[in-house]
Amino acid sequence: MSQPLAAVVMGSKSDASVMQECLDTLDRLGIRHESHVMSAHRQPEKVREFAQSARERGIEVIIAGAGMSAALPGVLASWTDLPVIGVPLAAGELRGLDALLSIAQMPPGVPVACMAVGSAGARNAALLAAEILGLKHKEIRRACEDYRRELASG
Ligand code: RP5
Repeated sequence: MSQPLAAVVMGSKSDASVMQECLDTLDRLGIRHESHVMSAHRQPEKVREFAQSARERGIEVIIAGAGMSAALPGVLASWTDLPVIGVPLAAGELRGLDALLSIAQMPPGVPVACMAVGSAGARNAALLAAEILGLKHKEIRRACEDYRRELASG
């Protein structure tokens, strides 16, 4: 079995149903991926170890979904220079506005690409990951082109 190219990380099991849209889209595009639940505030050491070993394990892009203060994408980005795509999730009283601002407002120097809140963002994270991977992997670029053609015909 070939190594995964994309890693999908979420801050809690409670994020899984929304992040399924991301996993389904990666499947649809034929992108090998792995997925993990790990919390930036409850398991900071696990997050560091994951991020620091990701590149050497063959991962080329990381997608991270989190709600509330949503530190996970930024913390991952602080430990790796792989591209990190953040998905803000509507987990708390502020319905995702908190996560959206947290992920979008990274200070200069450590970028995180911020998607829309919720399932739209989860799907777009997979599509952006595909476009990044498509720069190197021709079959993924072709899958992106097919996806766009289907969008246009629908
Ligand atoms: C974040 O806090 C998670 O990403 C989740 O969206 C939110 C709530 O987590 P749980 O209390 O449901 O584990 O860390």
